Amino acid sequence: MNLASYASHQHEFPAARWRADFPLLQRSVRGMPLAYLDNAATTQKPQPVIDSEARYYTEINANIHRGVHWLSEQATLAHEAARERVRAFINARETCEIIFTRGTTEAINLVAQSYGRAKLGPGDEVLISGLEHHSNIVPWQMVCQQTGAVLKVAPIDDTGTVRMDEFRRLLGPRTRLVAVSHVSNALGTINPLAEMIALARAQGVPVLVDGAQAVAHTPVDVQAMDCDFYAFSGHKLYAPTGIGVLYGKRTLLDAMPPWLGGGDMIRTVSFEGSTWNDLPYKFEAGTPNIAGAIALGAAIEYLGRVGLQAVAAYEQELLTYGSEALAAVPGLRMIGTAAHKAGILSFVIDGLHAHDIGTVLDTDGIAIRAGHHCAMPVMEFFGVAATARASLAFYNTREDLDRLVQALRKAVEMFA
Ligand code: C6P
Repeated sequence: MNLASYASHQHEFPAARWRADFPLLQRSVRGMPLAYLDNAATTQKPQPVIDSEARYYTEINANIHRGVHWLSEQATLAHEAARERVRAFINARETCEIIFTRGTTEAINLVAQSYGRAKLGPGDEVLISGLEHHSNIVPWQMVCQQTGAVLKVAPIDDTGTVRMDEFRRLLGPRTRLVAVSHVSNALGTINPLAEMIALARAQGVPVLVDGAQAVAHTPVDVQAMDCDFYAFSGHKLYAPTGIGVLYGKRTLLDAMPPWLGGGDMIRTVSFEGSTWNDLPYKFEAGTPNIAGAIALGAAIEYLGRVGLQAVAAYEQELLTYGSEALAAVPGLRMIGTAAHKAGILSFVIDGLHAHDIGTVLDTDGIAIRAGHHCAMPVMEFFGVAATARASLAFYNTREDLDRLVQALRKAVEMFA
């Protein structure tokens, strides 16, 4: 079934049934049933993920790749099985192209400090877009400072869409890397990755995609996308915090120097010098988040049962419903109205500070995020200090959005 026909059958998506798998969503907050609408910050965890992490510690906890004993063997097998699950999830060609990190932030820093530091020189350019999260700005600023390279930014327009005329113009002979997000966390904009990657590819420029806000909401196929690097965090994908992924094409990863040094990333060590382990271990120094990786595998398995195609269609339907309902709240202005958007509703209300909106909603058991969302340049572009942001997951329902809108109307009556 394609997305359009799913959308017309949205009532078939059993959100309430899936919601029952999430223990935290059953609790009340401030005496009210919880409406959790802060999924872009982090998602809640289903019971199979919680069980998976607990099972690791109760049954097979041991360090991996080191021990010869049974527990270590079991832990290593489970950890590497999770890596294979990640590979299949994003359709990478090889399992060794999956590097476990602490999250998106660490994955991008790895590329900046390994690939970037080795490849960039004075006058070279890194091209990003005007809607990036700080995690896809600051690592590039740091490596530019270290190498003399220059950061270029393709601006956005008033809807929060990247201006492709500017992107094309800025993709020049000195561009050495393009780094763009798949989905903006502050605006919900879905970037036109196919076009961006084709343009970069035509100039032989590699592309890193920040997939933090995409992987839990739409199927990702890194081979079809033909990106060179793809970064994401487990905790936004119904898995624990402290685990994430960097996908990289093998040819690039093979040629890159290690970033962090220590145990597991070496083949030999002497006081005269060291040699490096094979992929992916070359980039995984020290004892990793073993339980987190295994639980990430469980989250991917769980999401496979829910079905990401159906999730994408259902969340689009919720987004349309929520956007229309919010538009009718007096004095509300949506920030981010791109034609292609994911389930993020960022807004301001005349006369109300975003943080006050967040506090008022909290008293009704409604969790949203208020602030700059680690995207200060986006706030500056729209001339606001902060926005209130409701962000969706497949366990949200129309009722969650009705409660949000009702509480906002109440806040407007009280304060505006
Ligand atoms: N955005 C939000 O509330 P980490 O912290 O490493 O898991 O993810 C960083 C990150 C990178 N890119 C994008 C597009 C993101 O949205 C995030 C995290 C959260 O929007 C926390 S600031």
